[in-house]
Amino acid sequence: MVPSKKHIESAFRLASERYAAVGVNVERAIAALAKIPVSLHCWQGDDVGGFENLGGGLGGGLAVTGNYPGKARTPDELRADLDKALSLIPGRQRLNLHAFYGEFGGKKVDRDEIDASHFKNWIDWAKQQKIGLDFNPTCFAHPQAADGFTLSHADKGIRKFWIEHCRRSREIGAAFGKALGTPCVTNVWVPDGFKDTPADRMAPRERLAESLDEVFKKPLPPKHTLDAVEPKLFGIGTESCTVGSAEFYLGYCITRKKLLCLDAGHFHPTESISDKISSVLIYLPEILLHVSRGVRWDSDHVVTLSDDLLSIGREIIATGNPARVHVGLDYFDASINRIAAWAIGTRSMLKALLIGLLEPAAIRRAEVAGDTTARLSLQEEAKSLPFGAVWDYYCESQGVAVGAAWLDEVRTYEKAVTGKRT
Ligand code: RNT
Ligand code: ZN
Repeated sequence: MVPSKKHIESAFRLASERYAAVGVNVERAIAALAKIPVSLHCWQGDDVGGFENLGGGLGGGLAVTGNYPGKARTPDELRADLDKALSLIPGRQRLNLHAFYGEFGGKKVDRDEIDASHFKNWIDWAKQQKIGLDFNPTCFAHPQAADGFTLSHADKGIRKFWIEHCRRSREIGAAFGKALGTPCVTNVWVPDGFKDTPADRMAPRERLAESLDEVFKKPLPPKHTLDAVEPKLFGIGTESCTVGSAEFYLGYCITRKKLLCLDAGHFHPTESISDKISSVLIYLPEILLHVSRGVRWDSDHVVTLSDDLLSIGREIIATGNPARVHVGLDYFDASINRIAAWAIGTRSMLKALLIGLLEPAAIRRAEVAGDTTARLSLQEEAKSLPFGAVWDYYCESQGVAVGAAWLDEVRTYEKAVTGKRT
């Protein structure tokens, strides 16, 4: 049953008092949360399909499993589904688009021909939603990426094609930023890598660095677009070596002043990106996160409020300036309702940030005092503080469904809209 407004508010009052007793100002935490947008990834809505008609399958080592009915088949359907998803999430978020979600009016527009005009409807939609847009060149699902290499390809012509695509993507990102008054994070991920042991790892890495330098040659105003690059440990079909490894891109970002994108599924399974946030922020002014949930591998499961996510949320806050960390989601699950998948993942991300914001300062003080016993005790006690009452109140005050009531809205929409798609 959905709690009444009265219950939500009295639970919030009691929770505020409980937090005040440990020195936490709940109102301040809520106000800070409202200022942290999470960039929803458009590709959860249609299983990384896109709206081109160029052939080529998904590729790039990406895999989406499941056949839940009702995926978006057109840009209008995808936008309608996003409207629904955003209405279930408190606060103002962003939308992260991939290049192959342009609208090409039935024409064959190849990746090296795209421009901002193909994204006009997306810009109009974002204006209407009052949200910012982020962007990604799509360097997969294309015949020119058929052998798994793009910017590091040994063939100059293929490299040139992808350089042009990425160049145009940055221009589109800048057009988004200009039109919407908030910088677009334009993130380059390429699938390039080797299934089996390469004889030469150096040459492809040299070519990747060279191609990226070409892509980023033209300076674009950071108030319009911010360049990010995304490393990866391995992918399906690139088990032995990925050209754009963590070390490759960390060095690239430090020397070229780019944002590093840390994807939660792109490291060894026991590594968490939470520990990497402060490490890379020593050298880079800003970074991008692709929050995801790998189950045994980079499986891109829907983000849930796991220990890993809690650590990511707290670290973003604990660094002292969350504005330096751009938070994006990256997962794709076709086995459940896709709008629910957006709502679950985004709400979980926001909860993790809220819990980080509600952390009692006494934990840090215990550490400063060298009292590790107190630090561990307080960390454990903090886990049972009533953050749920604060979260419910935040949802309610933002006019968003409280508790699992959002699922009823998804079901209603499913009956009327997505369930009718064939
Ligand atoms: C792939 C990367 C990349 C993609 C998206 C679709 O492993 O994580 O970010 O998931 O660009
Ligand atoms: Zn990613």
